[in-house]
Amino acid sequence: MICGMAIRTYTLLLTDRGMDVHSEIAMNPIAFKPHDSASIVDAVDPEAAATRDFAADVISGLSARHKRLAPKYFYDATGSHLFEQICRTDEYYVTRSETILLRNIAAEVAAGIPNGAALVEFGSGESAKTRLLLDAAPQLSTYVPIDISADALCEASGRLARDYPQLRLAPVVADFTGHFRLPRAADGRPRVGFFPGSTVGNFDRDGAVRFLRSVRQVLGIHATLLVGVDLVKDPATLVAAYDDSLGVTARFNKNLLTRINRELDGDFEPLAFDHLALWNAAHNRIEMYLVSRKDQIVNAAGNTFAFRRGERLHTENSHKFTVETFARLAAEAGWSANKTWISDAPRVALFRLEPCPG
Ligand code: AVI
Repeated sequence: MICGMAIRTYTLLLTDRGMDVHSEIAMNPIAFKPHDSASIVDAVDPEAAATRDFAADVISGLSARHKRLAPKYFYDATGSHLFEQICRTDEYYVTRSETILLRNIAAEVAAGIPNGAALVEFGSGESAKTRLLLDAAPQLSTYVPIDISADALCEASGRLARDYPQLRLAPVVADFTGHFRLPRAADGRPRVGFFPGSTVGNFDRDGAVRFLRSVRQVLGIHATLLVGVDLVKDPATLVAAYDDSLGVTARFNKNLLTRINRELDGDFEPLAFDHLALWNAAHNRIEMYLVSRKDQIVNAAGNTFAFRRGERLHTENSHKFTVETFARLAAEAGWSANKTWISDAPRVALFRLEPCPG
């Protein structure tokens, strides 16, 4: 029990038989007694497993011909805090436009939510936008926030428990891009998935299709899914949103290097890299990079990496869609768009998806 409520962690365990066993463990690892002793190391210390994954990704990403790291590594405590600051910059319109849109359409969205439904949010963070739905749809019986950060879940769940005493809360600590099951609190209830913030744009196309397919599986066939999507717009607005004048996004990007230094015994000099945000028109995406200011050798995770002056480390893609391109992508994952709401400029969209029949 943490924060007065059971929060569950879902971990992928590798057994001595080389099989992936998907297991659900209590947050208090001492209470968990796996039958299979070879699983104990990961089972009792999910943090150590996460650090090992991070090290493996840093080693393979920095050894590649085109150096890259996955954007999920931005979000340590400092990175999450910097992301909240990005959302408040003048240039980063995504959060503001989506919040205004949600506020305007909340009653209409709520009208499509069945009685007693469970709201399942993927990557819930502070659950800030969720409150707009919870306020508009008192018929929701259950809220399942899923987030990789136990701290963020604890804080958000504590506040929600106070403000929505009728709502059943069933928080889940999990990487929402991985495999997990819904908690029992969602059993037998109509499910409404919620994935705001245009995070779907941070996957590559195949990754987005895979993710939406797995959401369809997790939610079941009588579900709806509300997805926030950023729309293609003029490149100047887009680039400014990812290269704000206060330099918050630059700090967010460079924090990745500070995180490697701290967690993987690295010796990156963040000041020896520049932040770069580019619009790639061919792929309809913003690309973020860290660009080496000089020839340099860097150590991290027990390995040595050479950077040439001007060499780029690719840290994020943020895809932008049209209503048609996103509907096509959703259809590939087995969802059909039954309603689309669009904000005022700078425009973002909220899609309501339903499983395609069959
Ligand atoms: C979380 N995600 C939707 C943000 C985006 O717009 O792609 C992450 C971000 N990166 C830089 N600014 C914001």
